[in-house]
Amino acid sequence: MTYEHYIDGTWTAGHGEETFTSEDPATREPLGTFHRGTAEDVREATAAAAEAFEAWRALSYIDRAEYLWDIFHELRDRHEELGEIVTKECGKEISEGKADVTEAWHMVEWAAGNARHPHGDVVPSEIPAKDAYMRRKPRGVVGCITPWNFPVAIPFWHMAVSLVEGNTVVWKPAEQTPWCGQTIAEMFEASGIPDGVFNLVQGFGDAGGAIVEDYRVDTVLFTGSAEVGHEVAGEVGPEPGKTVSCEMGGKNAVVITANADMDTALHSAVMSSFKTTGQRCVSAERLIVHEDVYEEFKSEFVDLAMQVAVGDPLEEDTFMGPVVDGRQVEKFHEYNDLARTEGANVLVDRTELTDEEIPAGFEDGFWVGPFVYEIDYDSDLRCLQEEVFGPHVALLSYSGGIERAVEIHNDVPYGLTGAVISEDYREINYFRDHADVGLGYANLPCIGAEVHLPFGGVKKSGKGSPHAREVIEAVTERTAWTLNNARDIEMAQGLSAEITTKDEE
Ligand code: UN1
Repeated sequence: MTYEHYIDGTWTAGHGEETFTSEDPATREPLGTFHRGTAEDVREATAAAAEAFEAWRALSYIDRAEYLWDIFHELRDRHEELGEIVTKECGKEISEGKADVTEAWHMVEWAAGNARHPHGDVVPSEIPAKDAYMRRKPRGVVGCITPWNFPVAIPFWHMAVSLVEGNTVVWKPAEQTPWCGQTIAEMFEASGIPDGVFNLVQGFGDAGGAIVEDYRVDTVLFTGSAEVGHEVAGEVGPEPGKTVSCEMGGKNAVVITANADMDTALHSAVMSSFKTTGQRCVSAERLIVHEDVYEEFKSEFVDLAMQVAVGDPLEEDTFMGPVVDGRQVEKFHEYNDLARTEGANVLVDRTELTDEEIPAGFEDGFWVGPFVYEIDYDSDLRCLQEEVFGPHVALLSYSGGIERAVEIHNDVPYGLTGAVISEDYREINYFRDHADVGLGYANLPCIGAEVHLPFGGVKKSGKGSPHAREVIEAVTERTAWTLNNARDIEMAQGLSAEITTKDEE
């Protein structure tokens, strides 16, 4: 069976001839075959979404949220099963697969619960007889393009708020995780959401590009690589009336000062660098360590990196599953080689796992292990500037105060997330106030943001923030609305309202 697109309340094979197969990155076992969406399929989906918009926006917030509450319960009830689907399709270990689903229902809960909260503001007017408001209107059709590393959570970051606010949606999941996409679309179908309000087109970058270009799409929400995100933002930018919100990668760091608690530092560094096999946009690829504690940290971190359990992601004692596909393996090796040519002193090289490390039946999987190196800090090194999206970690020693650590921390084009490990609140506060990040942590890993916090970066990492409250800004239009309760017209700023006429005599 070949899975289809969900357009205007109907499952359809679409217009394309091509299909593609999703496979388990741990075993390469095929998980399903999917029709590959074309620009024409996208046009049908956006037309359906545009058609459904007026009736959908006419419902109350609370009625719209009811459909999402159904999905909230389904996500919870099917936690184990859905967690396994996530793990099988994108390879992250099972606690992460399940956390992805939990994060999704948290987001749905936030969006649907927010339906009963005030929207907009009552604003005082200079004129006592006037009532002034800031009201919000849905923008219309929202195009959502989402990544494979959070294949259930991130789609709901985009879609839950968009729908509750009264927009309709056309969604293209990542080509690596179409089965998760299929499962979510089935949930929307089962919720009975009106036809055309939610549409799914499976496919690759060309289908995503068709969403971005379509004139019926009023807002594009994108989470993924900086490379694609900036292209999307560049394309949408010049189009009047169309808006875009992107959340992209990072070259994140954990700063470990001379006053750090060593256990906290090690625990935070391992989590930040190796969870999700380094494939979070919030993962840390740089550990910036004070020279006084550098040797101690290095020896213990290297020990841990040698030991972290890589293997079957469905096993509960696995720490790192495979990376998602062959392209990620290649990119990882390329950057490891680059670091070597740029002068890295390699401390851990588990990049090609031994036969004993790979469990039987998993030989064909996309396996890599930690790559850890030390290198003298230099602004020009590409391995310290570019995002790898894998367990590729540089140890950098610094001398001097927290100011110097933050200088190194900020010396990247990105600014998504960062952490400082210190027992000295002055250092922590300095980092809080000066690190170029959208999400900052102290005495914690730099991963694990919660859904009701803003999520997004500065510099190359972000343009808007397609998440929680911030999505409301992206998918609604503010209107200043003023009502006169008097018979006479009185103007603000002392402006005369008198209509004077020419004296006839
Ligand atoms: C991502 O890394 O792409 O902060 C999203 C976290 C998660 C979301 C990460 N809540 O780690």
